[in-house]
Amino acid sequence: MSNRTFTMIKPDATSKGDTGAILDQIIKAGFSIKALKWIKLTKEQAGEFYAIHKERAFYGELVEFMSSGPIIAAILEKENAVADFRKLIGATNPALAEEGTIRKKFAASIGENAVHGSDSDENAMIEGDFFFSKLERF
Ligand code: 3AN
Repeated sequence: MSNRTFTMIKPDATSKGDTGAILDQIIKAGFSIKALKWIKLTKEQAGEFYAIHKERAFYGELVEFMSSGPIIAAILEKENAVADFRKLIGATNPALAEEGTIRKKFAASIGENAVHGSDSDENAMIEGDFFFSKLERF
């Protein structure tokens, strides 16, 4: 089991000024930041990142949204990082997310749901590599 996961704070949250509060909740939950950047994806880059969802009905909407404003991308470290972070952010649909989770507090809809969290150790590695070079992480 790896102790790292990858996250993005999405354009809905960065535009509402929730970035600081979300990072604070992540750090207070015991995650340490091993890489971090503030970046705006092009449509092509967002499309490549979410290529796994290409066939889904929401793909176009997702790519538009994720390239609509700046995001924070980060690699996080903690024991059992992938599962613990998914628990911290809550269900994909914020209406179904548990009380106190990041999506429950900061997300408005299933499409614009404030944060991303990797769903496996393998994807955490792939997604971290998408954003960060060796020099940008420790
Ligand atoms: P999660 O981010 O919880 O792992 P996935 O991997 O099923 O969820 O979906 C990736 C992203 O696609 C979600 N974070 C959300 O932004 C978007 N998405 C998922 N389902 C829908 C949907 N039914 N309608 C619009 N966007 C969706």
